Amino acid sequence: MFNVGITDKCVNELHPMLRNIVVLTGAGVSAESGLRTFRADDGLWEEHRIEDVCTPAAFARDPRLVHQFYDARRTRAAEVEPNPAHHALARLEAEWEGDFLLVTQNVDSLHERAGSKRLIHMHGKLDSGWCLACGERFPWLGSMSPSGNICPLCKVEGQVRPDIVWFGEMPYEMDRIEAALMNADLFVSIGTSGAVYPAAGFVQTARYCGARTVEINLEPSLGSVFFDEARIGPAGVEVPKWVDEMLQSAQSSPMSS
Ligand code: BJW
Repeated sequence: MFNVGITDKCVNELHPMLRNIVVLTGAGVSAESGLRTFRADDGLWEEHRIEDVCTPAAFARDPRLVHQFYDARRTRAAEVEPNPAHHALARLEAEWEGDFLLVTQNVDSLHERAGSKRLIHMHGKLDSGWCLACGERFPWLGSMSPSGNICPLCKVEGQVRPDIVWFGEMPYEMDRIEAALMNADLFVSIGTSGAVYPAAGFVQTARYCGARTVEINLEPSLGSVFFDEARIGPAGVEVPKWVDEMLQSAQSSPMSS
């Protein structure tokens, strides 16, 4: 019921010459590390209205509230550890011989802390600040709340905002992502609800350009009809299993000889 197309074959039976992989991750990949997702019953949007914390208008209206929201998340993200799904994706990147790109919608740094390098944070990063006075971006670890909000470069006070892509803003590195999607042989979406564009449309781009599409999630996402295969279960279990299968089948494929 969850799968469309050829569901119960392993990836390499279908693509013996599979080389280029694009992986998209969402909040679900960090859930087992202890970070809340957005749209679950106990998710972040239960306590906040999106329009109060996640738009440029909200920040202009009430910067203190927006800073409190991101300060709390920055603190929490620094307390948790990468889980087996993050580690498995870093292992796939290190051992895979073809092209690999990990695109995350997450603003935590759990992928890089697990060892991922070919990584795009399309919605920005909690540990980065963006000065609206001088336009520069820089690492930022502590609170951004008004008292300590001074740009380390231009020294202007009160103008540093979270380096996060809010609704209505352009996600980062879209050109690079689009190019990778068009070249992908395999597109894998992990732990994202498919509720937010443009990320929710990546599966259609990849599929249109000939990629096989796989989803790993606790439940089918909103775009589930666009996936050739669905692996339903927790990312911390399903991602390591999928990565093992990928690396094992690569060893026995012509690519590895
Ligand atoms: C597990 C699990 C476990 C749980 N194991 N799985 C009308 C129609 C279409 C589009 C629009 C529209 N009106 C406006 C738009 C555009 C808008 C948009 O999409 N709005 C929608 C609400 C409709 N998008 C934008 O404005 C974007 N910019 C834009 O479009 O610019 C123009 C443009 C045009 C063309 C090309 C390029 C650009 C910007 C979007 C910015 C999103 N920002 C946020 C917050 C900032 C980051 C932060 O604070 O953290 O990003 S919103 C929030 O949602 C966050 C996330 O990255 C994003 C996606 O959420 P995600 O990751 O999917 O989380 P959940 O909670 O939704 O789902 C979790 C999933 O995990 C679930 O499926 C669970 O089942 C699963 N799960 N535990 C495996 N253990």
